[in-house]
Amino acid sequence: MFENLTEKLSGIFDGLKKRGALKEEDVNAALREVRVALLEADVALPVVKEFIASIRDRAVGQEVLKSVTPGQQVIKIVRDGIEEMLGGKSEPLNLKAAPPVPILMIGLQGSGKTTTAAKIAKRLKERQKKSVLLASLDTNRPAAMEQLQILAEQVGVNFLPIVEGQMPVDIAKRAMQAAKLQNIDVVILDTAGRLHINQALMSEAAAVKEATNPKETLLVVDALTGQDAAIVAREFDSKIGITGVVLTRLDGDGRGGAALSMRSITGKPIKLIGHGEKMDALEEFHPDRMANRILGMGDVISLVEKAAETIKEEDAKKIAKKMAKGEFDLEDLKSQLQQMKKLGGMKGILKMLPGVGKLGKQLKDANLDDRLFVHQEAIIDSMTPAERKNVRLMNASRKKRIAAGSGATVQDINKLLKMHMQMAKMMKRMGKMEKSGRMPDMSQLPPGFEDMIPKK
Ligand SMILES: Nc1nc2c(ncn2[C@@H]2O[C@H](COP(=O)(O)OP(=O)(O)OP(=O)(O)O)[C@@H](O)[C@H]2O)c(=O)[nH]1
Ligand SMILES: [Mg+2]
Repeated sequence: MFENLTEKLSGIFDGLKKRGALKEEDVNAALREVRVALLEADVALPVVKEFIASIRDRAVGQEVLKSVTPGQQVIKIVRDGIEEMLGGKSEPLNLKAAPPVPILMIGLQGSGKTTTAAKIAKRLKERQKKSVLLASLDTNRPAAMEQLQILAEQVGVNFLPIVEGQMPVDIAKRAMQAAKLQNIDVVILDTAGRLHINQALMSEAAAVKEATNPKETLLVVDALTGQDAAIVAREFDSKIGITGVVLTRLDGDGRGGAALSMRSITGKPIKLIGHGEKMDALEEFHPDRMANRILGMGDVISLVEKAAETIKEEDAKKIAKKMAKGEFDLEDLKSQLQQMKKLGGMKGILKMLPGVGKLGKQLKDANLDDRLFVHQEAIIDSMTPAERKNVRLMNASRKKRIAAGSGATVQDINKLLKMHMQMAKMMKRMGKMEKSGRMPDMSQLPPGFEDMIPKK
């Protein structure tokens, strides 16, 4: 989503870092470029103006200009400014109330309400061990209720049975009643979408809110909508009153302006972000991490969290043991490849590493990810168990056989073996360091990755 912006800002900052001393004019020139970059990313003008005004005084201050590293300081001020623009601290869902706690989902048509309702249900069930009831109040669109029912089954939470002809407010009341009887912790109410701000639907949502008094009223906004999104959000807030925003489609190709303007324009926190159609493509929104990501500083914390969730603990322990002993075979490489795929592919991982984000479009165009993994997995699958355990067995005729079996070339196989060798070496080194209590140097990209990033 923010590739272009990241690329631009990184360029501006590289320029600042290169110069030793900075004059006020230099900082002003850089801030003008930052301003243009934000406007090009479709951030609303008043938000950009306020942002630049808020950081200018700090950035051209005497302490900054006289410091040993003025460029770094200016970058930090911009980074902190973006974090503030995004809301400063993260604000998770607030469910502190007597159960059943209602959550109301509202938003324009197709913004992702129904999908997000199910994603939230899954998250609450799995991470907070809550029992959840999903209820569809969408009497507008045919099959809207069935859509939520299917998702509820998919994520394994309760679904309020459909009663033909019932009105939204009555469905909401029935949902709360049912939840009370069944000792359910959280009720998520999914409402009908609206194409534009429409009086009838607005008052319907307001009536549901009145009837159920939701702890959270979440406005779901498609981050691809552009600037209008923030204005629509303000309208929803003034008519219905919202407690937070969920931004969806952050995996899309938009310029990201809506995401960046939302907080300033509505004054309401972004609580969650959706980044895909799958049920686990939902994350808590962290302004600090997002600011780092936008500035190409990476988001290692999220990556580590994601890895911890995705990779089973036993697997990690097994690999760690092998690592320490220096026994990392091709079978292990295969399971690593599968895990990387689960973490969002090579692109997903690289994007979160510091300094890589600024490769931006290059990275996006470089067709790096899953196909490569599939290919490499196919090569490993064509090997005999003995070959996977012991790469030294590999000779020319075996390589030819494997190439024929996996639809690869001998060169592909050599590449894979080289990557495996480098990884095994690194792991052996890390294993030794772990024993000696020293931290490994992770400032470099993992070996084998360099070849895959296109050079400028
Ligand atoms: N790529 C991507 N697709 C998403 C995301 N969130 C939702 N979608 C997709 O967007 C489409 C519409 O989502 P819904 O959840 O049905 O939207 P809605 O707001 O309930 O729509 P209405 O009920 O018609 O107003 C579906 O195909 C979803 O899979 C996201 O974060 N990323
Ligand atoms: Mg819907």
